[in-house]
Amino acid sequence: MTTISQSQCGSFWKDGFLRLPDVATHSEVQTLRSVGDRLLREKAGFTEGLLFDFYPEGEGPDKPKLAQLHHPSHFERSLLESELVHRVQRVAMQLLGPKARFVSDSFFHKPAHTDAVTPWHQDEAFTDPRIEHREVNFWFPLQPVSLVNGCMQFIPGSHLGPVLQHGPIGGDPTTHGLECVNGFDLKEAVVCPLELGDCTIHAGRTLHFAGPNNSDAPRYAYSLVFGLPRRASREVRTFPWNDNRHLSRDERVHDSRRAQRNFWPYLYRKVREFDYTNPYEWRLGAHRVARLIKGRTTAK
Ligand SMILES: O=C(O)CCC(=O)C(=O)O
Repeated sequence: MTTISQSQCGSFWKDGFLRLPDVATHSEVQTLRSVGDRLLREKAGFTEGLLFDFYPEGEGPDKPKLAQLHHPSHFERSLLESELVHRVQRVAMQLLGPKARFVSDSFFHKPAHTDAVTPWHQDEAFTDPRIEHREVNFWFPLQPVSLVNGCMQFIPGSHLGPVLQHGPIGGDPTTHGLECVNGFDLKEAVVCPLELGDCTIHAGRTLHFAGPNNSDAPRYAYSLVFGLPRRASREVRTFPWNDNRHLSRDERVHDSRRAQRNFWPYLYRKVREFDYTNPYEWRLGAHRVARLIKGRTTAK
């Protein structure tokens, strides 16, 4: 499967999500699964704040309730060199147009027999509200998924409204995960069980959820996000739920930057991933450098 039909495209933009069968081969899924397994076992990205638990990390990195490893391709470049990524990019271009480009990838791990859910949220709620992110997320389960082990669920049409009010899970400012606190009707949720090789696609603003894992095996997933070049948001908006949080992940990011740990690989990635054709990225980059210089001179 390398393209989607016009009616699938229409259905995606009407509902904000789509279930796509047979996108990956079983061998591609097995490869993803073994790479994800290894990176999670090695705790890749933990010191840089890229590996974290959606829930408070009181029990340390060994017993996450819902672990997310953001940017695993920073640690295993071959993830982005696969035919699967090219296939997914072609579908992203059908949905977003020819300017769609890779944004990020993630592994998710939900242990066996956990009551931890991936709470209802819109991915856009995690972003900087001053920036417009027009993204689509391809979510591949790395084993079949159903209601038993936490398949995805979506609220149709939720991408057409605003970003709804979110808060840290259970109101606890130490949780990395956010939950949408109101403004939607649970009765409208559409459950999307998937077979191996299938994926769901959702827009950055589509409300989604994945239930607990009541099975005997861990539930793994891999997501690929593609988006249009970022631009300044045309609305004035604030996401106050991202303020005053106390995230252990942020402390690790800070410590790792202060220790200049992995600075050269970080800089190399930034230079390689920078969107040179987008003037807005140059503006954001210049602000960032100005903030850095200001921080250094005031610290002296
Ligand atoms: O795998 C999960 O439980 C959550 C995935 C998710 O929320 C996402 O990819 O946006």
